[in-house]
Amino acid sequence: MVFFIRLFILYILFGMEAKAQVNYDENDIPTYVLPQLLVSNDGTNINSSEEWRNIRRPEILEFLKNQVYGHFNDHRIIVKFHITDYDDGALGGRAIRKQVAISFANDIDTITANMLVYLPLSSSEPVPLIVGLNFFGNHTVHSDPSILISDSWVMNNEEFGIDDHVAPPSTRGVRAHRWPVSRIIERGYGLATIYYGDLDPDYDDGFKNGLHALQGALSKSDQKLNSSISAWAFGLSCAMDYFETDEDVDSDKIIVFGHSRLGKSSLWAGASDERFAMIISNNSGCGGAALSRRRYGETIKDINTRFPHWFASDFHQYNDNEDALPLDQHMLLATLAPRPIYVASALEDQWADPKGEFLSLFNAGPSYNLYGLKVFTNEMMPNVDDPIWAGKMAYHIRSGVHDVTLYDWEKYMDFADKHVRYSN
Ligand code: GTR
Repeated sequence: MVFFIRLFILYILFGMEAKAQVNYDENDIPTYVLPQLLVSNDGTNINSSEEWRNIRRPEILEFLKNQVYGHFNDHRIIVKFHITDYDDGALGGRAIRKQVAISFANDIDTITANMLVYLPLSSSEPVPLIVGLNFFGNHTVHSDPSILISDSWVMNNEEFGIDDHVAPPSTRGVRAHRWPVSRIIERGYGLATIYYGDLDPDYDDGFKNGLHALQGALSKSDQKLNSSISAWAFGLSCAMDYFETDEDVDSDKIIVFGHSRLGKSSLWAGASDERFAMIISNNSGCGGAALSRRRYGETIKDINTRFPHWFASDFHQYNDNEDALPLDQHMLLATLAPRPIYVASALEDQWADPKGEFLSLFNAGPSYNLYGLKVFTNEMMPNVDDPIWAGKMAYHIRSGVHDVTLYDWEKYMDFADKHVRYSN
């Protein structure tokens, strides 16, 4: 009952019109055939990890870039890092806090995004670290009063008292439940986060603000590749550039994490930047981990209509036309092989199609197989609150709603302990 009441509230919240024909019935999923993962564009069978790396993976990435996620053109932009805050007595003396101003400059303007970093104080060695973008500002992830408040545009939110697109000080810590900073530190991981609106404010303005403002005039074909997700993923890659300069951090052990639209971004960052050692997709749904062809919950048309700026402009041609896509989201996950990937869903987050998220991971298996890794052998959905691992792949479906919880984090770190922290 509670489940249906919540579904109903979601339905109201996200706009009745767009969702009038949402399918939540497995029986109404159209028959579909997933495009072949291990057959290249010219029909060649891909039989080895070398062929995968040299032929098929680049083909898939090229398609994802041109037709799905786009590409942030940074050729006029110089990125620099400046540590503006350092405190080795943070979080009650258990952590180092750093705030890093990441400046993006062309020959006229500069835009700054602040990255908040916490590192466990107890470690004498460089630490593995989890990096992810946040939705309402760095200061919302913890009540630590030293965290800088961004003056970038933020989404209005009644619950948080944001009504003029400015984050007030009263929003300190409002998203702390999604970011169990002390626990992450206690488990031996560093945590870094950037407010996604510092990179690109999340509304459709024709790519004039945020980092796009620094691009200058672009060719028609480069303009078509502009997208918010690619700008957010670019920001994550810049964070990675910083980690390579920070001796307190083990840059071979950086895990990229994201929830929902930012999970779509973490997947694309992980696919396009192989320096990320592990990738976490939390409830990323349509355009993230979920298979588009199932047309269960949010569809490509829904997402492109409500968020026309998230993807490359050519992605719109697949609205109500999923079968024309020469790939599906399992291919995005397949490009991550052989790195560890954790996909997580939530039972009451049917809009994100939990089963489609799992099936995507399942169908990414053959690329992991080429590296001699174990993969899931059963298409059956696992039990709720019962994570499953196979080789470098992990999945869970948690009870509850579209969110990030302590449960999710504990499971991610269990998996990361095995495949990143204690692996060479
Ligand atoms: C929803 C959107 C989803 C997901 C979510 C979020 O409105 O339809 O694809 O990205 O937002 O990011 O919270």
